[in-house]
Amino acid sequence: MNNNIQEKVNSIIEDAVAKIKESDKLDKLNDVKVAFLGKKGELTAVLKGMKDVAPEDRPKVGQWVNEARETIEKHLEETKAMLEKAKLELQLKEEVIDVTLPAKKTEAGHSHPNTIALEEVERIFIGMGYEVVEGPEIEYDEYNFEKLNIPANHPAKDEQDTFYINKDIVLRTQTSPVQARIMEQGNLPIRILSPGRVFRSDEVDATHSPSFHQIEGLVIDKNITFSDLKGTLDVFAKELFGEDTKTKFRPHHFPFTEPSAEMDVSCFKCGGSGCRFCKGSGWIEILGCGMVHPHVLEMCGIDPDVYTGFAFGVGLERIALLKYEIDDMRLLYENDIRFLKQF
Ligand code: 2U9
Repeated sequence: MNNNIQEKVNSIIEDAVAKIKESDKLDKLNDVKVAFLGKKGELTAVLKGMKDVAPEDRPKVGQWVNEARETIEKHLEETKAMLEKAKLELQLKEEVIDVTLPAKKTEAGHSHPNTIALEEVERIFIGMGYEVVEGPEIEYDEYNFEKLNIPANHPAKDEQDTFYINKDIVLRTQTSPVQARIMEQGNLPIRILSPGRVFRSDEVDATHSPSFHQIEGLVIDKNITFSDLKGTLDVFAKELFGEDTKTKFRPHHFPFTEPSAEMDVSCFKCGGSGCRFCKGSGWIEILGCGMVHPHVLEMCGIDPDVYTGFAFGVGLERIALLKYEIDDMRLLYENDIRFLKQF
């Protein structure tokens, strides 16, 4: 019986050593370790059979099993060290770095035409003492519409035009709510420029996108008149399109301004004589503007008998398309570096 066990243990050793020699990878070697020394391994099985061995023989059997374990462990360790060394040598050979090769070029990106146009507009207004203020793109209906004199049932609030999150919250359709919030803070006078992304439920085409950018301006002080508005926007147009640029104001309607107007600039391509760029008229429509409606002032906590102000709004994409003579708005959103590098 004991001879049988000794033979069994010797054959386990032989078997294990042969399998260790065959292992050419570390994970294969680990499989061998588990198969012979693991909880369900062959050597452990011998120990589990100890209950059938006569009590006086058990120490002997235990000693054989321990010696066998030591022998197998020794072979495992030697082979493991050898395989690890071989693996490291291979890695060092394969991952050699040729320090004489030229460095990889980092491809610097390029400012987007929107960014270039925005920075130019900001530079002009900062030069006139304006502060740039930003605000949330997700707004309360109250700030986006109500406080701007756009009450319930106004066509601008139609779900066709506005992305509603719920009945009280919208994706802002204009950056005007930023200015309504500043007015509410009550630190007068105010001279701010608020650029940012706005959203309208429009189909994509050469001149429309559901997400575009606006730059709005607001001035509130005592004795601000329509002349201040005209003078400011005339300076802006001359700085942006050249000192020979002329401006004209056509009456218009906006709920948040009264009176309201649209401003055209003389065509900077033909100087106003009429060309393909200005569709023969000599004028190009640039922005909307007006004197802040007294009711808007009141709703934002400002006394319209003491203070007046003007506001204007311009589409950033419109400026970028005009200034850089781009004929399709969709090009601005494709982020093709070959397109962007032209500006
Ligand atoms: C407050 C009061 C008044 C902002 C204004 C416009 C005129 C305007 C359009 C230009 C092209 C939007 O991007 S566009 O489609 N905007 O014509 N915006 S006056 O008036 C304000 C703003 C804030 C508190």
